[in-house]
Amino acid sequence: CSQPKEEVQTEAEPETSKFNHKPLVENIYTADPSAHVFEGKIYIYPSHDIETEVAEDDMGSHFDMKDYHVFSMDMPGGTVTDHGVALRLEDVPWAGRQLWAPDAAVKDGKYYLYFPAKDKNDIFKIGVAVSDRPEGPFTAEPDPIAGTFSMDPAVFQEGDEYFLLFGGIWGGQLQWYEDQKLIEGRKGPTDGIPAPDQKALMPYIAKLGTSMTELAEKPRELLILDESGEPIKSGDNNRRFFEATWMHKYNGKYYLSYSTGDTHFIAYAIGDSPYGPFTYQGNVLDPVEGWTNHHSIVEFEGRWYLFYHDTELSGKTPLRNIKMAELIHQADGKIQTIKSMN
Ligand code: FUB
Repeated sequence: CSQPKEEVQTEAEPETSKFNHKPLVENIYTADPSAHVFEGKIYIYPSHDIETEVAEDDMGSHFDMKDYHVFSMDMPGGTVTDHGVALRLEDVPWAGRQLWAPDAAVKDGKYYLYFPAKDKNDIFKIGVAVSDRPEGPFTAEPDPIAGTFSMDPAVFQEGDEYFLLFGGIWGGQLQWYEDQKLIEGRKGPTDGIPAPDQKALMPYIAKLGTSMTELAEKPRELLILDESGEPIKSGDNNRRFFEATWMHKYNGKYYLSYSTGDTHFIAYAIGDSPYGPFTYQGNVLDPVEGWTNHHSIVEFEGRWYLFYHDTELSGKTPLRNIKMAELIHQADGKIQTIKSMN
């Protein structure tokens, strides 16, 4: 007599060839993808790149974006849905220009879109807009979040605590601040950048208040150290922070990843607390086509994914397209560096 067959459950492998390193969106240009799992789906909050007459410069004036679209997909490789315009520049009372890289968070059924824009004095601030749905439309608060400065907000959630990370040099204006105060007269991309042998400028973090629309504390610097425990130096362009912070937690450790800007890496550092300090480890992503490199890292059904952008569709730095790829944490906790496919 035949034995009943023993059922073997194998974990479904995502078909990475369906999505790895392919443009996710082709109807508009998109960049700086912040991905989250909300309501069981992957939601992506990118910048919306547009054609512009504004000339390229080291302040990023050519990134002249005017609205945000939100995208979702049921699973990696699934259909990507464009949910249309989620927030417009003209509907943000305090903003003057340049809607740069956003991020989002959910708390108690309300969705919060954090976004940088230059105010009417051309100074970057971080704003927040609220919706009942992950895809928006979002309604902007009348003023930027008090105590914020510079750009590239990213939200890290741990239980019922939410942290806002932010900052970026050159076009991100972080070099114009000392002790979190804007210094009069600083104008260009390098005014205020420390000398090469001095400590580099670092990103900031602050816990969000229960309202999610205010900071609960004064922002603190996120210190990134080298292998000797010394702060990374300003002239260490391959490793120093430039912009695009992201935080994720893996195996009890906090991973701070960021763009090195003019050397075009997504680097990462590991720490034991969201406040750091963090020790530099290596690169998550090698340089991509186009000047900027900006990413997010998210877990979906037990696997980890990197969202990033390049310029495969246009060949032009200000007209980018978002992509994703599987991300592997090795047994020693290091991230396997992802090579750009273009
Ligand atoms: O998209 C505009 C800016 O370019 C972002 O805020 C930076 O991170 C860089 O990707």
